[in-house]
Amino acid sequence: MNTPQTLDRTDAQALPARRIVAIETAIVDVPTWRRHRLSNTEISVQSCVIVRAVLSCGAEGWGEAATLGGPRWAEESVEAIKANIDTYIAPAILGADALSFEANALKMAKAATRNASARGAVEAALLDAAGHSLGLPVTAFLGGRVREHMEVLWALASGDAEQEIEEARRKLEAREHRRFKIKLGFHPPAEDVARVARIAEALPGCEIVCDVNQAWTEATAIRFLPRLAEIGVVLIEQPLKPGHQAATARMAARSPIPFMVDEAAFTGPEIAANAAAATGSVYSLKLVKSGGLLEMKRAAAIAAAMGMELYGGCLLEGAIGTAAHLAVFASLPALEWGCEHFGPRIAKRDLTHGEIVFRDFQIHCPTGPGLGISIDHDALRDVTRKA
Ligand code: MUC
Ligand code: MG
Repeated sequence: MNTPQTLDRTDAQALPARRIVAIETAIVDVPTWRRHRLSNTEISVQSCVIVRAVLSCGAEGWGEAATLGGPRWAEESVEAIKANIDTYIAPAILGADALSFEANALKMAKAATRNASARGAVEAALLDAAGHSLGLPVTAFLGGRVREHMEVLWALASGDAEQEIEEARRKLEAREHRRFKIKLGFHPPAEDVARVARIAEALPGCEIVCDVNQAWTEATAIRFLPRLAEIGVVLIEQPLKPGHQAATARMAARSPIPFMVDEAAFTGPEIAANAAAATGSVYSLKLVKSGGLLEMKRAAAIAAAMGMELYGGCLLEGAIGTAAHLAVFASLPALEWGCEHFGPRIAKRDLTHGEIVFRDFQIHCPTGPGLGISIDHDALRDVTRKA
């Protein structure tokens, strides 16, 4: 970890128990077990920013800001995230009471507009530290647990149907995953749909979700949605570009398969606008969109109030970022679609000591104080990008 933003000793000692005395950041590059392709980006190394928060009582907490192959899935890159935390977000909350979650979130939002991935990672580290300082799980700050585990989906994204079938069968045999998301949009639509048909035929009884990552037009959707319905696909994610709201609503209205809103809605008002425009009936929750755990809980409430079902989304976070998402997902009154936090399993290194368990097609929420994870400092050192 480097370039810590800190308060000097005398000030720190004079402070009441849980003041924020340091926010440290490091860029990590973690190789993945295989190439992961999306319509607009791909990775073989997952780069994130790891945040460490330190309180005046000595408690520390951890957070993770994910991207996907640079500023492509969204506008943030790890280089920008680190710079914005070090230069703007950390100085805005140093010295503040770590338990003033909402006030700290307001200070961070004022210090950096949008920058949701950066702010979300800092808030996760603060809640983790606060939990450790009080001996409480972060879910205690989020209304408590409603569920101990949830269905977890795996994403197939090499583009080679035979490889994806073999990979899915391994996950099935290991009783880790039985619901699969197929990433589309990097092959011509007809080829993509044929690939989905091949995979669905080879995995009878498995639920198939398709994520197009904005790659289709209305005309393409008109042509290929009926075939995806025939194949038995259960959910279509972000088929059209976020700005094409009317076209998406027309497609959602004629589709027998529900649409899921992903990149089209980051903030509460964007969720409400998409729901009102009927662009989808399921919403994908992500920290890189909400910019905070409390804000993600609010996003869930807004989507649910508008009649949308909820899906626990990810950006291939490792165990630290996954633990932050699970704390919110465990506390939601409803989470109809479970989650897709397979990130810790596609990464070749785990930066924690494996507190997140995948068993019987479920991901089990860690139970310890804070986010319930502990850092493997050797692994962290090995993957930390050298200055
Ligand atoms: C996305 O668009 O949902 C999540 C899983 C995956 O394969 O890609 C990410 C982002
Ligand atoms: Mg998506």
